[in-house]
Amino acid sequence: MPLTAITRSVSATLNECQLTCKPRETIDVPLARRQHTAYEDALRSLGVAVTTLPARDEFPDAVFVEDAALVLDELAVVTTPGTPSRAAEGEAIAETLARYRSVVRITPPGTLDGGDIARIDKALYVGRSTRSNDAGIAQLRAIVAPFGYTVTAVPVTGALHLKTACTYAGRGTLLANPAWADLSVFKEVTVLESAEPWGASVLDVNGTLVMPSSYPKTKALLERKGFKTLAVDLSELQKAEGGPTCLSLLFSTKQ
Ligand code: CIR
Repeated sequence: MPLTAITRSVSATLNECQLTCKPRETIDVPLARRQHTAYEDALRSLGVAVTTLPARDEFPDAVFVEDAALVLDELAVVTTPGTPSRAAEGEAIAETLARYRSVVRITPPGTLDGGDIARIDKALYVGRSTRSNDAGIAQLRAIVAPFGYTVTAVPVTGALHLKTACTYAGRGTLLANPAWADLSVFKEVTVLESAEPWGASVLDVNGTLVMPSSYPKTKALLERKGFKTLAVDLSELQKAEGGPTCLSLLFSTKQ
């Protein structure tokens, strides 16, 4: 089925981004914009139709659209991201998502960042992190259960989001940094440890893993295991603790 990605251009205010695990470094915003465009081009090269929303400078972190929603085949869940400067980002994207799916919301006191949701078919694993709380996870469970999805909470320690710690690479393989999340809940996958601590976040696009070029050892490891990879330079977005999953909302669209 064809894939659509929603992205949002880089805010002029990106240097005011939230930081949890990394020290603040100056971000070259024009370079971040070029890297964002190259990321969009990488998705296009893999057959994805990309829709770019305009920058919203009042939200320094709005380029990381993944945190504002979860898009499933059956519906879109607009989140309340769990840090005050980002809490309204869900509303900022709801209207766009309503063109593709019926929209349901996670509401306060529930908080949820899309970066905490790792999906393996009908199983949703949700990081219990500094951003996503039990109320948000419970709301998500109630929303998706009627569609046959399970929701399992995963304690995240040491990383911003669950998908900083692990992502599903396909073919029964969870790419992970086991130091950052309790992986014992993942029963039916083989854990492949990333070769670099921040290297466990990859985005599966039609069977190709989009990943940052700064993790060559993890890239080589994945290729030895038979995965196709596509590296993109995301250095400036990584300074804001962003990675390949968080820069898009990727979902199937019927023709
Ligand atoms: C934040 O702290 O919210 C942003 N600076 C980074 C968000 C990255 N999001 C993601 O990996 N899903």
